[in-house]
Amino acid sequence: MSDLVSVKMRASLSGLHVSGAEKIVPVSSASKVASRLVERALSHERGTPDFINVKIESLPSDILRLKALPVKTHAVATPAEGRALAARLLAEAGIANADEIMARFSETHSLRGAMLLDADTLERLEPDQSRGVRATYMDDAAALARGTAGVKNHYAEAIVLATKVQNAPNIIAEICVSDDPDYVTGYVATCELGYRRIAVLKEKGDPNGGRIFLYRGPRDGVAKTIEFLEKTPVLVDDVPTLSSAANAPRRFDGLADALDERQAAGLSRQCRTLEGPTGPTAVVDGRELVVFASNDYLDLARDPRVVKAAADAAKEFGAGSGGARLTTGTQPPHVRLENALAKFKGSEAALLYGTGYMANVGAISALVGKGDAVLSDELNHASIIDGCRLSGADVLVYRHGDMEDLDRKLGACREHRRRLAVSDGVFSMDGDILDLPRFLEVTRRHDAFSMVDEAHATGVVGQTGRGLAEHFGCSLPDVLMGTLSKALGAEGGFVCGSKLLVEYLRNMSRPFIFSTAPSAAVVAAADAALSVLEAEPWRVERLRENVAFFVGELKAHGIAASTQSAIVPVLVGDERRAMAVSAALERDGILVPAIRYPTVARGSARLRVAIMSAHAREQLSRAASLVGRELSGEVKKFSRHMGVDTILTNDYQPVSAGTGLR
Ligand code: WAQ
Ligand code: MG
Repeated sequence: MSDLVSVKMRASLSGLHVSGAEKIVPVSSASKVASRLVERALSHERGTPDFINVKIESLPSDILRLKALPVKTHAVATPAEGRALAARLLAEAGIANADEIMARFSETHSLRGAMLLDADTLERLEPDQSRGVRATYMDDAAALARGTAGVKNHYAEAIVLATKVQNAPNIIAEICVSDDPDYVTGYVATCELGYRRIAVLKEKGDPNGGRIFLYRGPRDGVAKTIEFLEKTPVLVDDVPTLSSAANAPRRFDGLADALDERQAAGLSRQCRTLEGPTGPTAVVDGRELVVFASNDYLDLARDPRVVKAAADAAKEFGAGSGGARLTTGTQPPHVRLENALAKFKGSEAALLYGTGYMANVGAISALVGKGDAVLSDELNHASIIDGCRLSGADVLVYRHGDMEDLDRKLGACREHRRRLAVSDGVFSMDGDILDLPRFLEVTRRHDAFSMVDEAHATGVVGQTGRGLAEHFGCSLPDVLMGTLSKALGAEGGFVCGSKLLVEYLRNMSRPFIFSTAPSAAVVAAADAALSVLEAEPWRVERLRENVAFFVGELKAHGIAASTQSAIVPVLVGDERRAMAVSAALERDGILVPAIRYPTVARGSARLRVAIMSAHAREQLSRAASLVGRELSGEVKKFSRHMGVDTILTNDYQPVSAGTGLR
């Protein structure tokens, strides 16, 4: 053997291709790389293969080295724009019948390889037209030098392939559309234009793709071209990483690597655009979806009374507030809403913040600092965690919902100047609630401040949506934080508490002091929503019924789930699998996000179903049956594996059963 080998793996299930990969590596790492590829195939999201073939071949020592095509990305919004751009690029490369060539993608869907097309006569030149021509024996030279087989990366693999193809004799261009239903980016490549990524070249959800290699030359040259594509090994130098590909300067390389790593782990994220007003349905990428992801639990964001209040306030008070609250930013709507919130929650006073994040960061960092201790539930929201970190206090994390652990840890902080215990009221990724009576008992015994975040509890928990104190029939925590952006349909955060506490925060809380006041429009909208909520408690009741109905339907489809709020978590475990299930649901018209690290712990990815009062029974039962279809086998497996039966097999506990003081 020479010192380099080609390692190829392909896996199939019931005769259908599941995954494949090839690497060029030193013979010394051949077995390690082979086993890594096998592991990858065995955990593939398309299913566990029943056949895996691994081939290891020695390569000649004088491997051809090629320089990667330069990359340029074209941002287009729709597949039609993308296809028009592809045709324009081909025309630019001197290819006359670009539109007819693009139309030939209707014939590529069943091919494992590429269609080899005469660029001028449009005749197919592959000897086996059911398979096409496959480019193989190629890899990224840098991956070889790093001594790793690299991670799966559509992008780098496509550049390696395109570079080899453009160096084949008589090939003048290539067009590629991925066959991955979720990967809509494709490209056109030629020697002169380089690798032109086209951001959108097909509809999301479309499983059809393919490659067309365009040939210009004599017929007796075809064999040589295919010989080069299928047999000649090449290593490609200077393959760019994803984000540095957009011609970013070198100092951005570290950012690109971090993004690539996220992407390879199935953790990269993007913003989706939802057309139309917030509500139980939305148009996303041109398709109407039923939304099970919104915090607008009571359907108030689009309520005509709420929207009118915002519009009227904008007319009366202007679009922006013009200053911070302590300078020129306090207007009558701000004062009115603070009073209304205090009354609604039953506290002496309230203070508005621009967002819930700011309210948490602002309250915690004002209350505790160096020499103090803050005790935080391990599943608290990121804004609480960030507040703890920013405060400079000693942070002690106690086990989720474990009041004995909290008690012990408070006991260990007697020497600290101040102690603050902070907990989510509704845990936003698990849907369970804090045992407020016990939390208050423990914190008072230690003379510690108690703080509860009612972002997801306001409008949801308690008979009339007033929160945990109403649900348990107990008193309020010292610091009651909430948001206007969820059940209240607007945006912003607030803190309720005693007059003393609120006066203190107004003077000491930096996010309050150093931010422009929220606009009168958004404040008036929240105020109107609060009035609707108080006048129409049936909304809270309907939400509760919908949650109970949905959990019951899930159960009927083999999925045990529980919640004490409007958030129903369905555990999946693996990040990529959760993404795949979410994508499958979306193909069936249901928007349910997969929640992954860093929002939840690694390996505990889940679907997070958010229920609204406005969901129809039919929408709820269809969603439950689709989740059941995707997951009924796996969830059971996962719960056994992780020992999380408590989350998965508890029966639903009604939100407002009125358990009373304990
Ligand atoms: N040789 C020839 N054709 C191939 C090969 C090969 N080695 N591998 C795949 N094909 C054909 C086959 O018909 C597939 O259906 C089609 O190409 C698409 O393959 O962000 O993922 O592996 O810049 O789905 C391009 C954009 C992604 C990357 C390409 O292709 C970016 C991709 P896929
Ligand atoms: Mg593919």
